[in-house]
Amino acid sequence: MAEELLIDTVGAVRVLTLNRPDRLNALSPALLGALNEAFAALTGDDAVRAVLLTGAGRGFCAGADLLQGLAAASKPDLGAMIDAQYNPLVRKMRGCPKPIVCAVNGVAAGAGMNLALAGDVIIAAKSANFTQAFVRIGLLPDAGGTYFLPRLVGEGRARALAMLGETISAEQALEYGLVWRLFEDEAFATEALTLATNLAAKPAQSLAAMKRAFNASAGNGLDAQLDLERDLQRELGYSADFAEGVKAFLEKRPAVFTGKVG
Ligand code: T3D
Repeated sequence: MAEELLIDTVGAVRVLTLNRPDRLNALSPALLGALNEAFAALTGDDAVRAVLLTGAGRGFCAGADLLQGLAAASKPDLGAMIDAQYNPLVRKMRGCPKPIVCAVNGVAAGAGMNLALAGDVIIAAKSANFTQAFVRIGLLPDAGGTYFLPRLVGEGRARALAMLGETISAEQALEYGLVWRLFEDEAFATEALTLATNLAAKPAQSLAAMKRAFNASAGNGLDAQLDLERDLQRELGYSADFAEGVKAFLEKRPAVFTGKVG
């Protein structure tokens, strides 16, 4: 049987490809398990400096696999599944110190859409589309949907997207601020890898600190956030990459960041 998650390393980029194309990369328990393992393995791997998450075939991810377990069981405990797989995955993505590019190559539905929103830089192919499909099967957005959506698109659009379950195009997703940039389908895979490679060359500790600050900002007031910025900036001020950045500026040359601590 083919691996449900393909794991490659291209330079300093870990490329994770959801690989169930005949099911539009719907999230089976095995695929969720593999994603959790893959993100857990990233934390201590200094050679990897960016992550690219994308899908094989014409879809990005159709959300929970409705053919395996979930739909078959009578009165399933969906909360248990969420506790075991979805929530740990979203937490790992948000807690991952490395930048995550979610490259939405095709349809992103239900938890598949919200998985994309858990990334740091979300891009889409022009033919991609997005739907909070949950309402069609009597559920509510999970995998962080009710957290990410209002913050990205505002309360009004978030509620409408969730309650109506309509499909929106990549152009609409861009207009709403769900995605950073769109690319032509033919060039999408190359552009996605170029973007991730670009992030991998940036100062790793700087990006990790940004992730911590942005994660905290949703729950912090201005005072707490200012204090956090100070603390994180203090740490960055001691980093080799900060010294290199300033030196390179003074020497009028591009900086070469190593991501090394100290
Ligand atoms: O505990 C828990 O797991 C709870 C967590 C829930 C989280 C959720 O994500 S709930 C939402 C689950 N997802 C959906 O409800 C979306 C279901 N899929 C669709 O609505 C449509 O497939 C799409 C809008 C995504 C795409 O439509 P279209 O017309 O482009 O493709 P299609 O023909 O519907 O699908 C192609 C194949 O993929 C098809 O198989 P077939 O007929 O060729 O053998 C279809 O059955 C399969 N597929 C699509 N989505 C899923 C799926 N198979 C399993 N699970 C799916 N979610």
